[in-house]
Amino acid sequence: MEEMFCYQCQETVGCTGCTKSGVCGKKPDVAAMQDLLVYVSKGASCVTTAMRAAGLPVKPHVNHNITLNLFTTITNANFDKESIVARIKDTLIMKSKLIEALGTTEGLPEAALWNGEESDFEAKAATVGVLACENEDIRSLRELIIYGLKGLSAYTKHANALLSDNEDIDAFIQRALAATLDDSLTVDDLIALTLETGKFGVDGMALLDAANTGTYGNPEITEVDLGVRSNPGILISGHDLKDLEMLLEQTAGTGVDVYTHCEMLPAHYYPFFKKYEHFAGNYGNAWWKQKEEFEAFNGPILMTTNCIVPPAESYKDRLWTTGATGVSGCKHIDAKYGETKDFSGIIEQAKTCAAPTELETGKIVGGFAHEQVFALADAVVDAVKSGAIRKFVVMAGCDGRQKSREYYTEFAQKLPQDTVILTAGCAKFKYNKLDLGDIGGIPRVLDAGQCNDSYSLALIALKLKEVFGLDDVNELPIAYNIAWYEQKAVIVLLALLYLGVKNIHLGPTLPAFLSPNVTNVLVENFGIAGIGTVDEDLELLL
Ligand code: FSO
Ligand code: SF4
Repeated sequence: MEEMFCYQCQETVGCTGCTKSGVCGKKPDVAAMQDLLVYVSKGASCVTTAMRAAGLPVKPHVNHNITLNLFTTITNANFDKESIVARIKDTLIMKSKLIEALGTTEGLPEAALWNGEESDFEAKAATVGVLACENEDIRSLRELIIYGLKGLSAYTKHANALLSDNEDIDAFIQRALAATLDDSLTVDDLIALTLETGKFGVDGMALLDAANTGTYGNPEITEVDLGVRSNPGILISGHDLKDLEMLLEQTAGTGVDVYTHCEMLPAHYYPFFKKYEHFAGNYGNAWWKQKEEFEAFNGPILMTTNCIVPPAESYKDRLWTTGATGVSGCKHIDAKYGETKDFSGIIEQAKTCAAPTELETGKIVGGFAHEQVFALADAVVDAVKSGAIRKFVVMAGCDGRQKSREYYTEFAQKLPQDTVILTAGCAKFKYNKLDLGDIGGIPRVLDAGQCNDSYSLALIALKLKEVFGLDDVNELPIAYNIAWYEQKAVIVLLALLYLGVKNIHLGPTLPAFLSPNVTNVLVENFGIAGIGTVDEDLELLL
């Protein structure tokens, strides 16, 4: 297996597609098994969709398996071929049982009926990848929908971990996945389905927001330490707050501190986690700097979700995975939904390690999710009315390793003093440690949280629209300059489009999976644009 084709993330080779090996480190054999996992998930989704149409119930574990399958194929989540093969086999078994429950195979497509042995997987995978669809525009829309569903599945999975489920969202994910196999759907049908994906993106982020805030309280303004303490530590990365809760519980009183990394930083903003004295602070920066930073951390690292950079041998034995993540050769910890994961192995390892090497000192401030901003609404509205705040700029999304992303640091630095950055996701690491000051006590960088907390930014925009008595969210003094990397950013984008947000600038490059015609649709209907130079864009956006 020497060839592959993947163009699902922003760093894809030449902005067209990874064909020999992924920039992310994904190799052709893993890419092939991911393609096949998506294919069998589509097949299973055809069966569940037929079951629902026939009035038959679909059990929660089926929904969980399909979302976990999609999450597993997201950029930088899972590089472990064996675990992906195991998921394909489990899905095939599950699919056979579903067909039995449905009681007929009539009308089901090939993907629903295919049931190969492991020895067939490689050959089958070669026929079901992205390029199997020859029409460029249909392929583009199908992949846009699938990538949105991957992002939505990630968020759904985190809500599920907090025992929060929404059958309507799962039914949609499966109906839409099944629809990507339907050759009778036209470009217009698929555009409608793309927008519907955005609607369920809003619902999915709302589900996760309710699960997070219902369990851990509403994020509040918080200073987070960037320095280190003298105990050994465990570094936890990714987005899964339930994993963090279990780790904090099990490390309490062991003499091991817990530090957050990258997208776990916003956990500090939740009231619930403040009671843990050994919850030390945030270590390091965005995901792509992990090779040096994990080396320097000295202790074990727990990856609860993407983004993983395939580890160097020097710290590979300290990298642990859980949930959808996997790296062959790294230890994986798991448990069923609702059960407690056993983190004793990682805690024992931590005790034998040196304390982290200090990378930086000081503090950063965050916690500006919806309730906290609503509590400040009067001050914010006054600042807008008096002209002290001229414009908000949403700079949410992802960070990445390409040099062109220095644009976002420069853009933040050059924004005039009467502007406020609204952010969420790991994009913030490009400017959250610059001292950009405040406007009458309101910091000029308001961090709502993880990428899924872009939902908060949407709620804040809707609230401002109401306060100012406007008819259209686009009349607000808010500009959108969003950085994307992987598929969670795709669902955030589709959610914003569904909410009617126009003129979003997306960078550092537009997705390779958008064909010229599909790009035109987005430009004409939503005013989507790429980025230019910092100076041009400052002029344009302000
Ligand atoms: Fe970043 Fe990675 Fe949250 Fe993504 S760490 S890039 S969009 O997984 O999910 O923001
Ligand atoms: Fe390439 Fe991105 Fe796919 Fe990795 S996820 S193989 S970098 S397109």
